[in-house]
Amino acid sequence: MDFSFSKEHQMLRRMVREFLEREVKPIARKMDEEHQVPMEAVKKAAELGLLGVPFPQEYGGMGAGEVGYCIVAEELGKVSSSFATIIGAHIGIGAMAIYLGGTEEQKKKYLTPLARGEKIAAFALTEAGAGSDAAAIKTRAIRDGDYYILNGTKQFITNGDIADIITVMAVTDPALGARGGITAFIVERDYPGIRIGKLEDKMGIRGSSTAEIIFEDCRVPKENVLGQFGAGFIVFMQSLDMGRLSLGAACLGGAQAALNMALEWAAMREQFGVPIAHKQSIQWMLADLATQIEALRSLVYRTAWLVDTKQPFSQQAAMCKLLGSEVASRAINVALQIYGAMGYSRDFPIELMFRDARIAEIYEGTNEVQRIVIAVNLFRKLGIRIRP
Ligand code: COS
Repeated sequence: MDFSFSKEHQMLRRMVREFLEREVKPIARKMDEEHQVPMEAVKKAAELGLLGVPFPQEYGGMGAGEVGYCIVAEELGKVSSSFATIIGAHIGIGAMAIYLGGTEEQKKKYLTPLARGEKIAAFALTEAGAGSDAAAIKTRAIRDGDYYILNGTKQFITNGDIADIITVMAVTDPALGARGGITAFIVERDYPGIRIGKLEDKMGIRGSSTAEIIFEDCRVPKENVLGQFGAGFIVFMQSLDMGRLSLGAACLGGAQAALNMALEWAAMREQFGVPIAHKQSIQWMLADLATQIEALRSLVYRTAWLVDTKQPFSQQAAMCKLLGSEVASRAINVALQIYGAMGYSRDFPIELMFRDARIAEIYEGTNEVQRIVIAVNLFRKLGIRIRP
């Protein structure tokens, strides 16, 4: 067993940390207040190769594998959940669907510009009636000669209004459902019949955009069926497995940042004549947090290793997302408590982190869905099939 990071991975961590300190940290509050995607910073991240970290170099990526991508996600999570969300939706699920399910030709045509950061990706699954129950989507794709005609409305799509390429899940045979009746498509933003609807006004991650995408007789060439016809549900679930792991890594970063801030504050803030770090009530909060963060770190990087060594990881990815989002929320809440009224003030970053963290328990599959995925895998090992 070797728990050390390679020299290349350590260099990658230093590089992304410097980039985030320089380009993202100073604008984190502004992104939140102005409710704007920081396109300039996204462009600079692309120039450093940060929009294609896990993908092979032959498709324009950095070739740093899943361990490399989790390192980047962790650093992103320390500095800005909004920025982590933009990059996570682009790499972790949007472009990832093409990497996992796409043909060689599709990877060359679409994954390469995405990995180079010349184009931005979004992942369109959610609809008004299909959130946790992903197979309940209603968006239809009907064949018309060399095209499929898409009709339907996708909701809560991260990067929805800034994406150039959208991976979309649609019903091609309602009778078959998740097993053969759903197909994934690669849709270019400028195909006719696409309209951006409502932009969500959110509690947190306000520096990322969340949009409604409306398909009205949108014509998609038949070559843009992502992978195999009828296998869209599987491709999307596999992409979500990957996304849940990197989201867990981003949560690890957020939790670690909160712990670091709480430690510094506890060492500095004096009450009753001593720094509050001397109080056992504070020490125990910090000790519990550090323990949970350490467990999360092991889970995240071991799961990334499972991916890089091509072993099954779906159950562990769900655990990363579940534990990660809960540890991050707890860590930020504890940090806020230790900061007291200062933590509640907009003068300090903790209130922003607090608002940003909540979504991680909801998006990319609610934590209830993660528990379902874990339970299904547990019983599957006993040969028992349980229904979600
Ligand atoms: N990898 C590969 N195959 C998978 C898979 C995965 N991660 N998850 C499911 N499948 C396969 C199943 O094996 C099954 O095929 P078989 O019958 O041949 O074995 C098929 O897909 C249908 O699976 P299942 O019956 O489990 O589908 P359900 O409709 O019951 O849904 C959950 C299962 C709840 C896990 C799924 O709908 C889900 O993940 N929902 C959350 C969606 C989500 O994350 N939404 C957030 C918005 S997108 S950012």
